[in-house]
Order: sequence, then C-alpha cells, then structure tokens
Amino acid sequence: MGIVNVTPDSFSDGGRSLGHDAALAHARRLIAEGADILDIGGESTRPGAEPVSESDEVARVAPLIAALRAESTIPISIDTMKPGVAAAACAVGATMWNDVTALTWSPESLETAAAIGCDVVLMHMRGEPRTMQAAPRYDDVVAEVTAYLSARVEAAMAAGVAGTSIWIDPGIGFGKTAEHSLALMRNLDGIVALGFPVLVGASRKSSIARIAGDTSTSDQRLGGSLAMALAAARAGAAAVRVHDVAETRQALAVAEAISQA
Ligand code: HH2
Repeated sequence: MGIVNVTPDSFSDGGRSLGHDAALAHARRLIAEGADILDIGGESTRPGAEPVSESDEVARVAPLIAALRAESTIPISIDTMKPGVAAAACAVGATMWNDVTALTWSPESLETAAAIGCDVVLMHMRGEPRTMQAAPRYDDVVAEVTAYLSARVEAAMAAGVAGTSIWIDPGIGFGKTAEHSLALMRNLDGIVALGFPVLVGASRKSSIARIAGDTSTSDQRLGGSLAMALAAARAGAAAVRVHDVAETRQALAVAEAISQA
C-alpha cells in the first residue's frame, strides 16, 4: 500500500505532503513502482498536526481520487476518521476506508461504513493523535491491542459491515512506545490469527529511530522501514503501508525468493 498525502500547500509540512498536481504525479509513480493499493490522506495524524475541516478534507482528496480512478484500476483507500469524507471518497472511486480510529471517531462511523459497503481498515490507537504519545501505558500491549481489534471487528459486523470487508491494523506508533511497537511486531502472528487481513504501517515512523537508537529524520529511515516490512510479511501481514514502494517490493521479493529457494 503506497502512501499519498495531499494538502493544498506543497511545503506545509516540510514537503511530506503534496498539493493536487504533485500528489497525482506521486501516485502515478507509486503505481509504476508496483503498489497494489494507494492510501490517499488529506489530514495528517502526526502528533501535533492541525485538524482539517470535513469540507477542506473532501476538497483535497476527492479530486485526486477521481483523477486516479479515471486513469487506473488500482484499489484506492481513503485515510480518514470522518465518515463524511469516507462517503465522499467512495462516491468518486475509493474502495477502502482506512480509519485510524477503528470507526469510533463519530457516532455515524459504523453505520456509514456499512452503508458504503467498502472495505474497512480498523486500526488500534490509544488516545487521540494530538496527545497519544504522552506516556502511553499498557499492562500487556499485545493482549490489549488484540482484544481491542476483536471488539471493533464485532462492533463493525454488528453494524452490518461484511466480515469479508474487514482488515485490522495494530497501529504502530499510535499511542505506543518503541517497546510497545516492538512487542506488537514480535507477536504479530497472534493478530494475524484473528483471521482478518492485517495491515502494518511502520514506514518512516519515529519509533524506528528510537528502536535503532539513532537521530534519523523521517526520510532517513528506509532501512528500518524495510526491516519492519519484512518482519510484518514474515508474520503473515496481508499488506504494508509504505512511502517507498519500489524498495519495499524489492526487499519483499528477495525475502520471498530466499524462503522459496
Ligand atoms: N499510520 C499513519 C497514517 N495512517 N493508517 C493505518 N491503517 N496504519 C498506520 O500505521 C497509519 C495509518 C501515519 O500517518 P502520518 O503520521 O500522517 O504520516 P504518513 O501518512 O506520512 O505515514
């Protein structure tokens, strides 16, 4: 899953997010590099990021999704907490709603997901993005994340979301210390065993620098991101959400070839 962040101002967050034309060019590049899914986001979930209104978020993502849909059949995921944005995105061609709040952000999230009928990614997060990294605590992070994901799957299915449409994600870095993220990566097979496709998003996250014990900036974390992607794939994850599609594909292809040799 290749990441495409779109905001009106190309330089608003140090060039990590792109305006429409640059985002379209970036999406085309990720398709050419072999992405199987594109994840389009119009609001950053990084700690401290500014919230975006629903209408602004739709204005960012809908034209990009429509433009991509007109030229490609690649599955498109919309990365949003807002049911109104998910509905608007799916109306112009998105087929997956990637929700870092696991359909808890709004009372309408569950019924909207059922009504749209798209695939849904339910991700675990502790707290909310602005404050989630302030001393997160768990007694047993693996057990608590697994139980939470099970409960959200049940809530989604009770609301009418088809079980075959549900993906789950442990939410690396979302209200987790580096140790928590490591424990989840090490025990990912237990989450895979829940029986739903698992998505893992560790690409360029700050936990990589903390685990490696370095001071790398986000664009200096390709090595750690590849290590995370390989560990996720080995544990049976169905997809990895990444910035560097070509490099990740190459790493996965070589690891797969070694295991087949
Ligand atoms: N991480 C981010 C955003 N969306 N969705 C899922 N399912 N899993 C993740 O781990 C995940 C996600 C991180 O977002 P942000 O910090 O805004 O940066 P970027 O979008 O560049 O990764």
